[in-house]
Amino acid sequence: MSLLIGIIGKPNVGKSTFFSALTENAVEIGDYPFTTIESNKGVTYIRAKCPETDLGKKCKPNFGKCANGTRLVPVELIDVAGLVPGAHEGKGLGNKFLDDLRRADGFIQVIDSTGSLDQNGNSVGRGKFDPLDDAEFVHREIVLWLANIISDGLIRNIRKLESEGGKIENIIYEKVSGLGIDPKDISAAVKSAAIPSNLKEWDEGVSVRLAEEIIRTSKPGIIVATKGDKIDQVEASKLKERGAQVVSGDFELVLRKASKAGLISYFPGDVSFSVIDLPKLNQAQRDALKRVEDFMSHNGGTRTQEAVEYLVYKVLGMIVVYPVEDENHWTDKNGNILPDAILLRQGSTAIDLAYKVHSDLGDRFIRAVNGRTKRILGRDHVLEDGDVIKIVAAR
Ligand SMILES: Nc1nc2c(ncn2[C@@H]2O[C@H](COP(=O)(O)OP(=O)(O)OP(=O)(O)O)[C@@H](O)[C@H]2O)c(=O)[nH]1
Ligand SMILES: [Mg+2]
Repeated sequence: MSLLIGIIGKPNVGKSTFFSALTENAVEIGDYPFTTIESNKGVTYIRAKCPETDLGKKCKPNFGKCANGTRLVPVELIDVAGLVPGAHEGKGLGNKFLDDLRRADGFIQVIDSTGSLDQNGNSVGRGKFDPLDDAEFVHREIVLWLANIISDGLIRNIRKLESEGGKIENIIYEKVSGLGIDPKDISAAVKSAAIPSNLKEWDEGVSVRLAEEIIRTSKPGIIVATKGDKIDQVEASKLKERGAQVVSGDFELVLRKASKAGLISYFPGDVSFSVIDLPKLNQAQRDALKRVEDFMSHNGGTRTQEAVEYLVYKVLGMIVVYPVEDENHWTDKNGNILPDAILLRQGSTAIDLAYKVHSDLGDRFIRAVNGRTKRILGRDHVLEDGDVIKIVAAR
């Protein structure tokens, strides 16, 4: 299972445009709230330095691509319907659709840089809203969604638990199973959320505190201010100072389409692009690309690609590791060079990698070998970003 990132935010802010640019999936985009009803799922690729450059031979990825030593590692994205205040009570489309995000490892919360939309996503005129205002209520709706999952049937369970003398962690863990949360994180959240010692005193507030804690530690997120092409540099600097990533999903979409059509040469994340065949472009296309170019030059690219990479590498703290079957040639058993690139949490060990590749490989783990140094690694050896690792397993 690869990493899954949920794209959330109020209606009409530009979630689907951002999603479509990154996944190159054609989805419905519209200048009105609730364009998206059913979730969109797709795959995007984040950049990593490929060990092929150390090997001096071209790799052959099973998934994704590699260009000039830059490996593209797949990450799943899911784009859901817009959230409005009170969604947990059924406002707007409610929050049932958030269940599609149960397995998400992190969130990208999209906000509208221009501050033109009210909380329901209706256009009310430029600058009428502080763009970061939605960040608070959207976060709160996510917390309340999780709090509901925790509270559901909890009191009954607590009575049962008390009579059996069990542990609260276990009940919570059961409730949130399928949310991809590490049991260690649940124990930590239970400790820091100040759970009453007398469980009969459990109320909604306790579930909310616990949900806050779980989201903070297990499903962290970033704020992406899109439509960055519509604001000036002073406004952009202010949003950046307040912690948002300023991007233009729309311009990234233009670049991806133009690149696919063979009109420009552009590698996602580049700070610029080049036109392949100028005479082939009509005036409208030239004007559009000129606007994109101007924006990119002062924003350092559209920064759409970087936003995802920032979440994955900096906030979720992931590293990329390359499992191989032949530690000398860095191939699988069919001779494919560096076939897989796997995202792991920082601090992951050789045994974690084995289980990630295949649960069977984890169960039969004997030792690992570092493909660079040929050193033998035990199960608890902590892996590093860019490691090439062979797992030796019992037959
Ligand atoms: N200029 C500009 N317009 C954008 C950008 N991103 C989205 N838009 C426009 O904003 C409107 C809403 O975009 P969507 O991507 O459908 O927004 P959404 O958040 O998915 O909306 P819902 O599904 O209704 O919640 C559309 O008219 C888009 O063309 C951007 O980066 N720049
Ligand atoms: Mg949408």
